[in-house]
This record gives sequence, structure tokens and C-alpha cells, in this order.
Amino acid sequence: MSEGRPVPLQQPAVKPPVSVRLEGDILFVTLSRPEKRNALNAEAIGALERTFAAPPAGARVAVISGEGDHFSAGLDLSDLSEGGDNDVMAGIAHSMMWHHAFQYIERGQLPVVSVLKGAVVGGGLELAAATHVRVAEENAFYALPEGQRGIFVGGGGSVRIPRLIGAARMADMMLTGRTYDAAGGMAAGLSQYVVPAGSGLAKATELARAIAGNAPMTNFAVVQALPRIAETDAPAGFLMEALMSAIAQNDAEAKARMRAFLDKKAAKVRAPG
Ligand code: 1HE
Repeated sequence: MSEGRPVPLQQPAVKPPVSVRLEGDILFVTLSRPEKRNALNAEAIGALERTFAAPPAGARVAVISGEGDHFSAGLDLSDLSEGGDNDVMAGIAHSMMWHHAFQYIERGQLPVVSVLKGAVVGGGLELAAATHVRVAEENAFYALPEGQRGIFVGGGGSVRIPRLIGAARMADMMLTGRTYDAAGGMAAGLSQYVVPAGSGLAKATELARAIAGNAPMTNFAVVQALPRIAETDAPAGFLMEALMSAIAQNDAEAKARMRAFLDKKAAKVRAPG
């Protein structure tokens, strides 16, 4: 036996794949593996789940962006390439891990704005599709290369992406390898904004400030009620809308905001431009 206390193994300082910082009421979540084009490994998915399941107190809106030139190259292919012959259950669990994490983004506590640039592909596009407002820089491009890799989407893409662009466009992307550039992506419905290269984070931050300035009940209704109403049948949707609007307008903050407008103390709506 050697003498003295055992010497702990030296742990290399590993940079986390996702970094998070709260500035005022905006939570900035950054994919931080630019050397791997922000490919999403299990650790990154876990970090996203933890962040959005329990955002820090004071956060009212989140902005997701990617470090480096790309938003995300999707699934870290080294996570899947080593599976054995009998790994169907592991594959299901892997996909469901993504589903759980992205549910906390899409139907969590915060409206989420994403900043898309460079590659927004595979699971990266699935992540973007779980956010509420997508700001694309003009160098962004979209692809679903799962077909070329011999796999299928697994991060909720087949549920969310057809709702943005239609199943036919998604089928075309997956079957033929078709890619969209930023302008084509916006025309198809993949982003709501296209901005010059390098200005995506500033635009997303400006939008996040506007979102954070809304009444919390309105943001809750938009994140939680609107997509459910849009997906349900009309009679149930009308009822849900009536209930949600009654709850929102009876909130003290709504009453104060309506009074402020009538007293000419609140901003008017402005035409674009
Ligand atoms: C990766 C990944 C990755 C890059 N997993 N390591 N996604 C894909 O099929 C997209 C694969 N990636 C690419 O097509 C290209 O990397 C990019 C177009 C995104 C960027 O090209 P480029 O020239 O800037 O970078 P690169 O030289 O290809 O990659 C730099 C490094 O990142 C390199 O590693 P290195 O050790 O040789 O430096 C790449 O191997 C590594 N890298 N992308 C692992 N995806 C829940 S299911 C979701 C299913 C999917 O997402 S399928 C789509 C997967």
C-alpha cells in the first residue's frame, strides 16, 4: 500500500456544451461546442432540459444561440454510431430524452427566441422548431440530412416541422436532401425574421426585451394556450380561448395596461417600417 492520501485523478477542465447567463430578465442560453459545430450530445440535451425545466428566478424570456459560425449540426453522430445490434430500446430512450428536453423549451415557463446562423440541420432544426420566435441570419441554411445518415428525425421534428412548413416540404428535404437558404427558409415558414450576418443576437435581444415587457399572463397564454388551441378542434378551441381571454383580462396587470392606454399613457400600435 502506498503511503499518504490517494492522489485524485486530474480532471481536465472540460468546457460545458451549453452555457447559461441571466442578464436582467433575459436568459441567454448558448450552445458552446463550436469546434463540433454545436453538435448536440446527450450532455448538451441534458443541460438544455435542466435549464428550461427550472429557469433561474427572474428570467422572463430566453434567447438560444450558438457559439461560432453555426447554430447546430444536429445530433452528435458519435452518440449513435457505436450502438450494438440490439439497441432499439436504447434508440427509443435516446429520442424520448430529446422529446422531454425540447418539451421544456416549447411548452415550458419562458417564451424562447432562437438565433439561427450557418448550419441549422437535423436535430439543430428540431431544436429551432421547439422555440417560439426564430431569427435567421442571412447565412443560415436548413437541412434534414437524416436520410443520408440512414436515420430518421428523433427530436420531435416530425411533429413540429410539418406544422411550420408542411409535411410535403419536410418530406422533400428528407428524401432528396434539399436545403433551404435563409430567405427560402423564411418564405417556407422556418423563421419569422431574416437579418444581416452578425446581427442575429442583437435582433433576438431586442425581440426578447419586447416579450419580457408583456404581461406575464399574456406570455403564458401564447406559449401554453395558443398552440394547444391551434391543434384542437374548433369548438374546444373557442371554449379554451374564451376561458384564457377571461383569465388574462381579469389580471390586475391587464386592467392597469388598458387603463394606461385609455389615459394616453401607453404606446400606440405603429405601422411597420
Ligand atoms: C460533428 C457533427 C455532428 C460536425 N456530429 N460531429 N448532422 C449532420 O449530418 C451534419 C453533419 N455536419 C456537417 O455536415 C458539417 O459538419 C457542417 C455543414 C455542419 C459544418 O461543416 P464544416 O466544414 O464547417 O465543419 P466540419 O469540418 O465538417 O466539422 C468540424 C468538426 O465537427 C469535425 O470534427 P473534427 O474532430 O474532425 O474536427 C466534425 O466531425 C464535427 N461535426 N457535425 C458529430 N453532427 C435526435 S435525432 C437528430 C438526427 C440528426 O440530427 S441527423 C443529422 C446529423
